[in-house]
Amino acid sequence: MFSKIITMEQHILEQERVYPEATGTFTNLLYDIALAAKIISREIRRAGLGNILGEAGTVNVQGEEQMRLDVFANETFIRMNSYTGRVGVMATEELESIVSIVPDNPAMAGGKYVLIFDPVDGSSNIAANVSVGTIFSIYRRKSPLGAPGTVEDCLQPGRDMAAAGYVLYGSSTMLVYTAGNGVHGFTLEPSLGEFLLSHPAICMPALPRYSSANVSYERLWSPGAQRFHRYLQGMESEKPVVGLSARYVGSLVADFHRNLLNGGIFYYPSSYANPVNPRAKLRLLYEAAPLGYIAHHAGGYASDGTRSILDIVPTELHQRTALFIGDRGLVQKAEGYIHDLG
Ligand code: P6P
Repeated sequence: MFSKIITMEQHILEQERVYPEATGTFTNLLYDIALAAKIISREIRRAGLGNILGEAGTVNVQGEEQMRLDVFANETFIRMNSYTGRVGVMATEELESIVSIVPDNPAMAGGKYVLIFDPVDGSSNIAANVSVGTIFSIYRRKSPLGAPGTVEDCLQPGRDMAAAGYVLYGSSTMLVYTAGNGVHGFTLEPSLGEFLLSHPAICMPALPRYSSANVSYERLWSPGAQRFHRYLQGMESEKPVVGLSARYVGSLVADFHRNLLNGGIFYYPSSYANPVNPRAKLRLLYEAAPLGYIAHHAGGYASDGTRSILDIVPTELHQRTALFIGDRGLVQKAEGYIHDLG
């Protein structure tokens, strides 16, 4: 039974053999993230029992009511990564500005990595016991290591990412990540407190099975997005290769994970309620870019409807984007409709 156990550490050390120049810093950073995930998972598992439920009485930079769990998870991520010397700057969906790490010891070079995260995506689902997730991405700093990290360190295109991952707090707690050499999934074994390799080398299936969208907003989408939606339902003259089932949890990590393993597409087009000022909902840095990087390394693709999400150079920490992510053929089909119809 124990002959097949591969821990995250063993797996990452195996991966490092592929990159001899890799240092242990990255491995330790992933471990710091995994520890934060375990702490958050413990609170989520008992959210109905502790006083972690409900609103914190504060509002985040997005203008959203912060759940107590958002605050707890955000503080956990910051605490677990502030004193290791591995991270020079952080950006979190929950705070307006960056968290710049100033080394206690001036002789210490500030951490060489940038950590960007959404501590609990979909937290409004917690009270209904619906799966939620943490999403993170890791970049290399561009600013000089001796000084604190900068906003520019955080505004890098997804294509320059060093790694991306998410934690899904579902029927089990899973951590899925890629450092550019395959996408790998680990499941938390509570009795050991370890993430064990359960899904090595995840590749999106060639045939998609699911489509995920909040169709109550369909009337607000652009003509191209509306026609793409009709296409998926087999209502256009051209039909999809296979009929898709609709699945929409309303928690991005859960919807993305299901489509990653089973094949499918998630899309959240911009709203043209105000045609002059279309509005997107999902965040580029905290949601679209990290999941787009994972999709890319699993054989999928992510677009804002006109270009790869990974090619977008962020100009603001909290900028939003339309998102079409998952099966490469379906995302490109959406781009085609939007190219032709707007
Ligand atoms: P809607 C959660 O707030 C989130 O950012 C994603 O996790 C999820 O996919 C989306 O918003 C749900 O949005 O408008 O369908 O409730």
